[in-house]
Amino acid sequence: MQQLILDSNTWLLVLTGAGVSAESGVPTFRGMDGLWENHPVEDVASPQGFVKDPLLVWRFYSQRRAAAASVQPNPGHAALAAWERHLGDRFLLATQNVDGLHRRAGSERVVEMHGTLFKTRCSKCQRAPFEDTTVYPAGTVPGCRECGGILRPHIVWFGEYLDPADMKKIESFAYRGSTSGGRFVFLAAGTSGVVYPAAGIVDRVREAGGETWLVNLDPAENSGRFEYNVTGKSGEVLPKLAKLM
Ligand code: BV8
Ligand code: ZN
Repeated sequence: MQQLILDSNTWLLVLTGAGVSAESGVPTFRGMDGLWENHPVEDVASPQGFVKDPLLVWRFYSQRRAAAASVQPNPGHAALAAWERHLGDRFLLATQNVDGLHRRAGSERVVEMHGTLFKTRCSKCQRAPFEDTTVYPAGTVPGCRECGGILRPHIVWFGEYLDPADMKKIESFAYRGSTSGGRFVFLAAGTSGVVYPAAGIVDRVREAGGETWLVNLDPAENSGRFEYNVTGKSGEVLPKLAKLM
């Protein structure tokens, strides 16, 4: 297997997708053929779906909140936390995953681009999103104590904009890395490269002259846009891939 050298000259931006949580027992989107209980994920992970059937959407997210809380991070998550400890502020992890496993594995420099299962916010008033581990029983839609509106998961649904502050964190890191005079590397792991804007990061990095790596079980939609392709399970590949110098 090729070795990814991580030394004092390296800046590393990592993007993860559902594939890095697969070995922890969290089903991937493509693995579910994009369906949950025969509903296309886009129907239960969209603002339209929420307006149409908030009970169904809360059942979807409560179930995933309970499942994510019941599983453990895997060696792939642990490897990424070790790379962060080695590289410090020359490391940033952007994740599409909402399962919270990166933080539980010790990652701190994490941007949860699509939100997190463990935060809830009001769909009506501007009160700040709050930590929420409650698994709401099927048939309940939690209400906002302050305005009486209904609460929603703090998740970025299809057709919704990502938090501009998150995008700014990723863009400014990539800018600093690519203008540092050092070696700027982008590594994507466990993602099918279908969902934008995450799937477009590789193109921004190439435009900036960065090195691009993909670690994935199957060829991804955008595999051809990566210089280095390592096929395999992230829980097995990531712990062996990097040479920390
Ligand atoms: C946006 C939160 C601007 C939900 C998610 C038409 C109308 C509206 C929008 C669009 C449109 N057409 C295109 C768009 C843009 C849309 C998009 O890209 N759609 C896709 C489907 C074409 N994007 C958006 O809507 C984004 N917002 O664009 O705003 C805008 C605004 C209005 C109108 C237009 C544009 C918002 C995107 C965020 C959506 N929310 N998640 C939730 O999680 O419940 S995305 C969801 O899919 C997950 O977050 C997940 O991360 C993501 C992608 O899936 P992956 O993570 O890649 O997982 P997947 O299962 O696909 O693949 C797993 C891979 O791992 C596989 O390749 C497999 O081989 C591999 N694997 C499996 N096991 C392992 C492994 N690899 C290694 N090891 C293993 N063990
Ligand atoms: Zn409210």
